Amino acid sequence: MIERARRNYQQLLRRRTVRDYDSRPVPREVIEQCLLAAGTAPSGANQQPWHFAVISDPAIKHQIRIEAEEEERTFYNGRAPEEWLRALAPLGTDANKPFLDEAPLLIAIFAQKYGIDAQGERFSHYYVPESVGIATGFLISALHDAGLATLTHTPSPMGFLSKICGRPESEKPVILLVVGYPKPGCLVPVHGGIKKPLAAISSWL
Ligand code: IYR
Repeated sequence: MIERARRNYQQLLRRRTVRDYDSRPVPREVIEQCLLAAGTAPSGANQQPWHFAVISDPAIKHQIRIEAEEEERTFYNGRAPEEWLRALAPLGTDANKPFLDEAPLLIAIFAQKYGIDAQGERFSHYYVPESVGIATGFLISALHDAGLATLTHTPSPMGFLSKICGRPESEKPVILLVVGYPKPGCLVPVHGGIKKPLAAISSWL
């Protein structure tokens, strides 16, 4: 047990959020297996309130880039408070998002705010943000294990993703996951590799 737990930790420790992607395509079956892994996540009343829209079409990726960069420009040039920009400074991010064109795949993750039954009636979903967050974690972990890099990108607001992906009003876009292989020579910020020690993130009672 200890060996397995250690191995899993060591494997996850190697994951880094990547912002520079190679355009090399990713086999569809790998992504399908990772989506199946995400779909095993626990969820409120097992309602599985998520949808994953996988985008590989260069024209659609480009449209997403145009709309995301427009939102990001307003964020970096005024909407974000000073404190937020200071927190982001060690990551070196800005409003330019070339990875939205360059990465072979984008996965738009939607949270189903409520369900719709066979009669077209709405029914409640429970613990939706928690459930979708857990499934997204499973997905990132599965993609990493398969040898793929990811970026959890959150253009805000991201309502444009619903229109581009043809998703219904009952679903809210929550994360745009960028997926692919790192560009050769790709760098990652030192800041992102610094993880809090065990004593800082846990306590035993
Ligand atoms: N969505 C912006 C800003 C941003 C916000 C957080 I919190 C980050 O951890 C990273 C970026 C962007 O993608 O640049």
